[in-house]
Amino acid sequence: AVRRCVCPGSYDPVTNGHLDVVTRASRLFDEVVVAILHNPAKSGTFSVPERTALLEETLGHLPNVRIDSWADTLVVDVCREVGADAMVKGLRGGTDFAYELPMAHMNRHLTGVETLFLAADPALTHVSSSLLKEVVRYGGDVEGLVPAPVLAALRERLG
Ligand code: COD
Repeated sequence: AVRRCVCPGSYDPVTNGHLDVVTRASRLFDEVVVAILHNPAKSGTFSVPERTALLEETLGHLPNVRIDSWADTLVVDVCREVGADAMVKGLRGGTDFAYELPMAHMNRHLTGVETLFLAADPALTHVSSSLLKEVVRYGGDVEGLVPAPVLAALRERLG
């Protein structure tokens, strides 16, 4: 059987931290579905088509990775729809853990889907979409923390 996983997130926009997790997941699974989902706690900076385009531009070299988006859908239903028994997420530290653990329990409660956590690259534990947007908005430089097309998009939108 094909071993498939989902990497869910807001990806608003994709960062080198996301790319690290998706790339590592693509070595562990036959197929990876990068699922752009809605986080009710966050208002979007980039539209879903813009997020999709940036993900496609930066992950297009990985043949077993595909990108898709869902509106008003539970991540467990995305996993069921694409035929994935597991989702893979990154853990940067204790704050991520506290946020992710109840979701992992809830998701397993709902459908039995497993959540696998990859320890974030220590060089990228300070990287989050929201922090990068804040830095760019106030004139800071985030070169090296996002792929080149994302850097350009951030500067154009917020700089
Ligand atoms: N290093 C490693 N991993 C990272 C890094 C980094 N620097 N940055 C981000 N990540 C990981 C995050 O830990 C996360 O696993 C993933 O990348 C996505 O991050 P974000 O910030 O783009 O996405 P979130 O956290 O806003 O995504 C939340 C979801 C959209 C997954 C969540 O809200 C959800 O599942 N929504 C769907 C509705 C649902 O099912 N809700 C009930 C859940 S119980």
